[in-house]
Amino acid sequence: MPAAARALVETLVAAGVEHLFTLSGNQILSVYDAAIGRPLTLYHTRHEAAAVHMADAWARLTDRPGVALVTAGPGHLNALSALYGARMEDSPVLLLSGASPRGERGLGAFQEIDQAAAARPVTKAAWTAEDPQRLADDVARALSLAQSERPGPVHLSLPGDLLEANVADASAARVMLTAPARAGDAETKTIVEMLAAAKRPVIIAGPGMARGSRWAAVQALARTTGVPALPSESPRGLNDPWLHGANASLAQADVVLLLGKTLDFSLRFGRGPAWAAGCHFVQVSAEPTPTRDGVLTIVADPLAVTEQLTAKAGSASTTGWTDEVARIRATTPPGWNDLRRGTSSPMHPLAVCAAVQPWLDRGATLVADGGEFGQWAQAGLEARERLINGPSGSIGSAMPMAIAARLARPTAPVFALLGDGTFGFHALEIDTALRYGLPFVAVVGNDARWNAEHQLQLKHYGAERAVACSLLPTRYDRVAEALGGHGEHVERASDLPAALARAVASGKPAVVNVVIDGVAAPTFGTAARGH
Ligand SMILES: Cc1ncc(C[n+]2csc(CCOP(=O)(O)OP(=O)(O)O)c2C)c(N)n1
Ligand SMILES: [Mg+2]
Repeated sequence: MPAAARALVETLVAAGVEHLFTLSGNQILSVYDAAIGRPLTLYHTRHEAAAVHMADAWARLTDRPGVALVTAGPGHLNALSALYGARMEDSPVLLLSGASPRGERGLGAFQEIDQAAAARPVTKAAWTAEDPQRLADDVARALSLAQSERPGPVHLSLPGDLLEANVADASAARVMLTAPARAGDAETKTIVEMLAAAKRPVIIAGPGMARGSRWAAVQALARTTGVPALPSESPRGLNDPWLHGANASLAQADVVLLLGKTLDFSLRFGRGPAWAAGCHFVQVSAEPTPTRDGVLTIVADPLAVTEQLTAKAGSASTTGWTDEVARIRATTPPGWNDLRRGTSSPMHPLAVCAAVQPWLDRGATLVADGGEFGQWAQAGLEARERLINGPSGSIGSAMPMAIAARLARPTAPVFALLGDGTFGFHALEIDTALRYGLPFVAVVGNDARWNAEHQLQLKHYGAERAVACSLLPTRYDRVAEALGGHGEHVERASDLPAALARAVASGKPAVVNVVIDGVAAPTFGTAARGH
């Protein structure tokens, strides 16, 4: 009789899951064994959080669930910080974690902790499989939950003995997606009328609505109604560096339609002075969300509602405003051209952006992390495919995400821009990239400090109280070389284009260590404490 682990593998395969991002451990080896010969490839990483970041990036880029498999106790706990990123990004990730055996529960089993309880705050649902005969159903339910309603991470703990138990039937269970909830006719009518009557309406799409086919649906609504649509994926929200001066336009809005986004911290909870007095908000969320005075809240699937509104809306009447918002969004401050062309050493982050942009224009994927250098990358680069660290405000995801980006878009080069501090989080994933032949170019903005926090210290405490934020001017390019990758060290802007070209041509994971000027991130309007 087959092991239950086989039913797990078959259910993943039947659901179209092709990749398992993983790191080994006692309790999950039966799954590795069951995957042999099946169309399910294991990508083993150097840290469990990296496996989850890869699953998250895969899910975001392909709109298909990303699955990570890690071991019990500490392996599971290592994975959780990355799950928070997926939760905040509305990214359909399934975290499967080995767990201590059922029969030893409560006896102090090896690596025994309440894993489902630990995962609950960063998932839509988390539970432990209890019956080997029903494992396939558990997996199918978890995959369904991750993709239904508000997409997001789901966790399933897998006791080692349960995975190894024999089952009569190891065939797959089918994943049934729940039908998206639509808004009522009266509700859509109200929204359409509010948008039509508004002078300066704006649509804001949350992270799940700001990518792939959902973003295309939002743009269709924007075209039909003439209401400008902006994505909201940055923890800096209204100060999202990619918006440039368009944050000032938001402050003038009189009606704001939030799709897959609520009035959270990043939107200053809808309070002044960030928003005009009397601005009307409509929030459409698939998840129940607290009602607020003066905020029309509709609990329904944001994509379904977007399509309903597009079908119902009349033609545009606010084109002048729409053009203005688009123009301001695309306009960068006057001094930026000089900074892009600058020849000073150490380099300004925008001079780095200037060398990367031509690659993005030719279709490369952009991955941008946080920190000050990450903010400059997000502000100064335009890319058709872009992954950023997202509303979690967490740093560290760029290296593993770059690998998954290459897997999702195998013919496009990948540029990951990250700070020197952030590089330390998952630097060893260069090894993973090399083992699987998934090259990318990490452009490390090296200012020898945790600059984002250093800048806050300067602002709030003064230079004499700026502590615990300096790093060494380390040659991170040599880390890449030591691991078998390609390294470039660049101090002058004029050397950067050729270094990037050599990094891509090497066909290896590459680190371009760029000595940069540790300047503060760009701000447009009110400065925010940030990430
Ligand atoms: C997981 C996590 N730890 C710490 C922070 C706080 N933090 C935000 S930016 C930053 C500094 C990043 O330094 P670096 O990568 O060198 O980029 P820089 O700001 O220097 O350009 C830190 C520590 C965070 N956002 N996430
Ligand atoms: Mg730094």
